[in-house]
Amino acid sequence: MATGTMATTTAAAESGASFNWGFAAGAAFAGAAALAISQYSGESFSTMSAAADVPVAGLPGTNQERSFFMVKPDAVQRGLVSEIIGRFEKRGYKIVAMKMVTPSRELIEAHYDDLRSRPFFEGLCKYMSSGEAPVVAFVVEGKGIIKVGRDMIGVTDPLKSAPGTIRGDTGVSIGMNSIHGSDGVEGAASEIPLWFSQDEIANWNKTADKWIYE
Ligand code: IDP
Ligand code: MG
Repeated sequence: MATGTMATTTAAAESGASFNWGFAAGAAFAGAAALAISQYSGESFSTMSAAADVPVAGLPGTNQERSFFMVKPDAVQRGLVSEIIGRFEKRGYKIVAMKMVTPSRELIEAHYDDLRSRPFFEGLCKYMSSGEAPVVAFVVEGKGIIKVGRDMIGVTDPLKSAPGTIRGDTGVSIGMNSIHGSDGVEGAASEIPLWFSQDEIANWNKTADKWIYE
């Protein structure tokens, strides 16, 4: 009796789910068709102008300056990926690359190569490459991003980071400070190609830029 009731409930739930899915798929199809029509009524994809080719590491000092960022495992575990990446989008910056990675020990050692002699290096590498949570690596493009990105992040110790900065709003521990960001032009130039190949970077035109750059 109990089994029969359960079976009935399950079947009802399944048919409900299938109806909803069909409806959702239909709506999505209609939406996609409308989108395609609106896009093809203007320029076609093939004739839309592509963003001018920008070197992987960007063009420091221009609107195509680029910096490398990474949401660290602590912030991924805490569900802060969208909170962190959203701040760059809100500021008006353009994301030109992004991927979730479980980094190898080798990659993390190469990334933090300049810190090899520091006492926390071993613990840092172990933590970042533990695999307990991935990282989200991303490249942001826009005017002043290398310095402004650091300003948005805050100082290394979250306890000393001003409220309003990412670290100042999300953490209390120096070893779990939510995000990495390139510390200068040289850092960005070495870190972007370390994490992303050329074909993983999207050179795209952001049409909203005309409302961001005067
Ligand atoms: P940054 O991330 O602000 O550029 P760095 O000095 O480059 O700071 O250090 C890289 C990372 O190493 C820091 O973000 C932090 O997670 C970790 N770290 C730095 N100093 C310490 C420390 O004194 N104890 C533990 N971890 C540290
Ligand atoms: Mg650093």
